[in-house]
Amino acid sequence: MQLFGFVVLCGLLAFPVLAMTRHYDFVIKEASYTRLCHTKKILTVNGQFPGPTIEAEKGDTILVRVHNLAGYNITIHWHGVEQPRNPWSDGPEYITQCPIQPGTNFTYTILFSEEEGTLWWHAHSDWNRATVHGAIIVHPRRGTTYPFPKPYKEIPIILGEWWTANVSEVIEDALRTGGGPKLSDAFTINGQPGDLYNCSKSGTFKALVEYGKTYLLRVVNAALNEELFFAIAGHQLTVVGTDASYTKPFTTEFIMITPGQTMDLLLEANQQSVNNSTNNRYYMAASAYASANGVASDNTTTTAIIEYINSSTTRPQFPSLPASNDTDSATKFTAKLRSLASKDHPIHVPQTIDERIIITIAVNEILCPNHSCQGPDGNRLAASLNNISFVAPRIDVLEAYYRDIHGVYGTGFPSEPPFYFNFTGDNLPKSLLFPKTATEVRVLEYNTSVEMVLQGTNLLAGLNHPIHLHGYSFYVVGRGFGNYDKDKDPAKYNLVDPPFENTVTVPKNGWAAIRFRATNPGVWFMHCHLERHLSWGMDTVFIVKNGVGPQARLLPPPPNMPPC
Ligand SMILES: *[C@@H]1O[C@H](CO)[C@@H](O)[C@H](O)[C@H]1NC(C)=O
Ligand SMILES: *[C@@H]1O[C@H](CO)[C@@H](O)[C@H](O)[C@H]1NC(C)=O
Ligand SMILES: *[C@@H]1O[C@H](CO)[C@@H](O)[C@H](O)[C@H]1NC(C)=O
Ligand SMILES: *[C@@H]1O[C@H](CO)[C@@H](O)[C@H](O)[C@H]1NC(C)=O
Ligand SMILES: *[C@@H]1O[C@H](CO)[C@@H](O)[C@H](O)[C@H]1NC(C)=O
Ligand SMILES: *[C@@H]1O[C@H](CO)[C@@H](O)[C@H](O)[C@H]1NC(C)=O
Ligand SMILES: *[C@@H]1O[C@H](CO)[C@@H](O)[C@H](O)[C@H]1NC(C)=O
Ligand SMILES: *[C@@H]1O[C@H](CO)[C@@H](O)[C@H](O)[C@H]1NC(C)=O
Ligand SMILES: *[C@@H]1O[C@H](CO)[C@@H](O)[C@H](O)[C@H]1NC(C)=O
Ligand SMILES: *[C@@H]1O[C@H](CO)[C@@H](O)[C@H](O)[C@H]1NC(C)=O
Ligand SMILES: *[C@@H]1O[C@H](CO)[C@@H](O)[C@H](O)[C@H]1NC(C)=O
Ligand SMILES: *[C@@H]1O[C@H](CO)[C@@H](O)[C@H](O)[C@H]1NC(C)=O
Ligand SMILES: [Cu+2]
Repeated sequence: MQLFGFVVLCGLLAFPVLAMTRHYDFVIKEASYTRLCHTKKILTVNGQFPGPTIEAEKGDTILVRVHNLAGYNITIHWHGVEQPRNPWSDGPEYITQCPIQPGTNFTYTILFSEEEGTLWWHAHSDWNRATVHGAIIVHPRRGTTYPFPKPYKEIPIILGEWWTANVSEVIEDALRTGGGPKLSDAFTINGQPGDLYNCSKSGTFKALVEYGKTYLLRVVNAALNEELFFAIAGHQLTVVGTDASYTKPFTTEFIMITPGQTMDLLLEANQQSVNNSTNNRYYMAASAYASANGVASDNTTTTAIIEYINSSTTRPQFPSLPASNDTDSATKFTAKLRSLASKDHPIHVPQTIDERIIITIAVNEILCPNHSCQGPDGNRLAASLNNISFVAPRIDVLEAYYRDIHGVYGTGFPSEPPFYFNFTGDNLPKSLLFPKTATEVRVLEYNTSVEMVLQGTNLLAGLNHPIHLHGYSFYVVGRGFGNYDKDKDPAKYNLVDPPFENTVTVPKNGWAAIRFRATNPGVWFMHCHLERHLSWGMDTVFIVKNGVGPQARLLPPPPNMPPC
């Protein structure tokens, strides 16, 4: 990692805490990697897959110069970093910036504020994020510590998804034919598929642990299209954080983690039997939680190894993972997440609401001439929010907003579904399947207290959708199956210690209610973090207007924004 950090002395002597500014150089380039007996060129940062880890302390500023030496347009998103007043460095292409074109560079300014724990960065253009991603670790500010005993060591665990084919072609083919994208060939742990795949045994990721010590696993789901179950044989996991926010600790045999989410897990290395060497190696494994009925998914399992130091190398034990259709296990796990909500880590759940927004989430079809496409009914697969399939504009929404350029987007994203029906019903009429296509955003006044209900539908397929909002974390105050009931469901909300997340898992044929206060002015993308759904239009944009006073206004754009 090329890291040249320097300290900016910005406090008075009375303040022992110093904010750091660190610099990283990201060179985007192609590199050859061999996985599953097959060598191919992939897009990387600095030739590394996964890419370099960014380390910060709470409240730091990090500058990342991205120099694009590859043949692809690229942008980078700092997933879960709120970037107060600074959407200019948020990254999604044609939403907050034009892409960094081949041969050019752009320096992102990452402003950390309240985040503490694990986040990640990834490309936000095309499907390049399959290989262009890495962890972000936000340590407690100097002089403070974790709300649990300091772990002996920290181990980033990045879950990924690998195609033998060129991922750009996988999505281009899908969009051209209208059919579903080719399934991935493997999942990966820290870039490696693991022992269960051909030609992968020698590269399997291995973590050496010492008996009696506690490790902090920083788990990121960087897979494109699959939610994952993850477990370690012979060991319980203690969940202590998600999306860079601490949770009330609870122990579990497995986790379910969606693309976009992170989880911090304590692993106590308490299973070594020095007298029985067959007991000293344990697999960690991940496989899909494929929530949709009858929709094919990658059904393979990735593994890595936890090995006690000085043990012999015998065959590891295998953990038990829930079955890929086990919605019950996935739901029960997710329901256990609660904010720590302690004196040192207080929470601020909006108790009164200024603006209620209800958004339906749907997988759709778009008619094809003569039914000549490869999606269902000879049509084209699509996806929508409130029946609008989002179309990316030619120049970015932020630029158009800031410079008042008309004709780039409309402000008509509706606050509720245009049509009420049994959203989660079976055998819904085909006439509902076809969304509008448009570039519509939703404008919010500064400091609005927002409640958003995300309602899954069973239109083409009911499945879990991990919905990610840029620029904000939010409280997940409620969740349920079936249709949201505005009269009965709010009574069951958790307004005391709801989890604080940036990616919410909306249950299959169910709903989730989130709350946040719109205090971050800017242009913020919201989309499903299943990449195929993002590509099909399951996206919208929130524009949060400036408030009164300089602290409530957008920062000015940096001088070197990439042009379209
Ligand atoms: C992957 O596919 C894209 C789109 O067809 C192409 O531009 C690129 O060169 C391919 N990359 C490799 C390494 O073949
Ligand atoms: C980075 O881009 C700027 C233009 O935005 C250019 O002046 C500069 O030379 C580039 N730096 C490098 C190292 O290519
Ligand atoms: C491994 O290779 C063999 C022989 O080519 C093939 O039959 C098998 O399906 C492959 N296994 C996996 C997991 O890809
Ligand atoms: C291993 O075996 C020795 C001798 O039988 C015994 O003294 C020791 O307590 C055992 N250790 C463990 C961890 O079981
Ligand atoms: C050693 O551990 C293995 C796996 O747990 C177990 O099957 C076996 O019975 C143990 N052997 C002894 C001698 O305790
Ligand atoms: C996994 O999926 C492949 C097709 O993608 C199928 O051929 C295979 O039978 C499936 N395996 C299991 C165990 O379901
Ligand atoms: C591992 O073995 C080496 C050499 O025998 C010894 O020095 C070291 O202390 C052992 N480490 C642990 C954690 O047992
Ligand atoms: C999951 O799939 C298995 C067969 O693969 C089936 O027996 C079981 O009923 C399914 N469970 C659910 C909840 O659909
Ligand atoms: C659709 O089919 C009709 C009749 O076969 C044909 O005349 C027409 O050109 C086709 N249209 C398209 C867009 O392929
Ligand atoms: C909606 O559809 C579900 C599933 O078919 C059904 O159980 C439920 O009764 C329906 N609700 C209404 C209000 O019709
Ligand atoms: C979506 O809008 C289209 C076009 O107005 C309409 O035909 C369709 O029924 C609508 N679907 C839903 C679910 O509202
Ligand atoms: C790269 O971005 C530029 C600027 O938006 C655009 O004109 C060009 O078509 C893009 N290239 C590709 C291959 O998408
Ligand atoms: Cu989705």
